[in-house]
Amino acid sequence: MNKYIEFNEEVLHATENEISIVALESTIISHGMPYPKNVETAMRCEAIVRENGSVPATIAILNGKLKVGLSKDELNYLGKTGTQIVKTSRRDIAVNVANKIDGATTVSATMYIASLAGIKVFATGGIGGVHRGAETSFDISADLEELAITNVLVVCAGIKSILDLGLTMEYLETKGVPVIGYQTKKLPAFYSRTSDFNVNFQIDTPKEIANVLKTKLALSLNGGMLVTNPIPEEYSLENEFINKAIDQALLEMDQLGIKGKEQTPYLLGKVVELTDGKSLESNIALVYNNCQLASKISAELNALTD
Ligand code: PSU
Ligand code: MN
Repeated sequence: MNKYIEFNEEVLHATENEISIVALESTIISHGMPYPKNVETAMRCEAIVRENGSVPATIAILNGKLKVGLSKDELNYLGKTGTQIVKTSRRDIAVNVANKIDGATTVSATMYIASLAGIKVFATGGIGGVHRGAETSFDISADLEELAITNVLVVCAGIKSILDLGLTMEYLETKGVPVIGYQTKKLPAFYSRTSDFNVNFQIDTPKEIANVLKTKLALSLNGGMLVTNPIPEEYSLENEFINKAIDQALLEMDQLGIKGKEQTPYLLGKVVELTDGKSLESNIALVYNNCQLASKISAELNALTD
């Protein structure tokens, strides 16, 4: 197994010295945001993790290796190459590695690689979920299956309303994935702090979240945990404003016949365009907020004694 994984120096040092680590994904860089904002954001995410007590490990597949921790040049390469890089979920990992095809990892692939590397906490912006209209398209993100089986806690800003929030919550319940609200009872909806749905449990401190994760692992309750962290107030967008843009983007996507793994990147880009860049600003702010919380949870997890 080890021959497939390559740590950078910072992450290797952290693993050898039991310093807490936070995994970060790379599809958000290549497919989630435009260049050069994506690279700036990725670097700032890493800095925020460090400022809050943990070491960042951005994950990707490069030159046939599962890379855990990237150099600045590698981050820049991913950002600049953008959607030309293969968006890599669990199903793509073996083909990419065997054929040395570079891959930006989604939440599912990042969770899997993080778990191989022994990393338990992961920060991102939004996860994939059950798409609107899934009853006919069957479009349910591999992220949800990964949350069902892989022991990694994911901090996100809730469920984005390009997805069907209700169906996504049902799916997570079926798969036994706890959905925690950080200081909230309401499920955050990514660009906005609340939605009509409730989370399973509200927890108010990183330490208590770490304790639940530790307990879950001790009970051999395999699978992930989702921590939903509302976007900071000053960056939240009015539901009406953002939903109008999302509805328009969904309509244009249907008209263009965009399907499968191209849907999420298309919708993210279109919404940025329709909101004059406002959604991008919000997206960046909420990712930073999640990096901060994930770093604290990971540090608390490390500090817990039996
Ligand atoms: N949601 C975002 N930004 C993103 C993604 C989702 O707000 O960049 C990316 C993540 O990498 C996630 C993937 O794992 O999209 C989900 O893609 P799909 O819906 O095709 O499963
Ligand atoms: Mn899909």
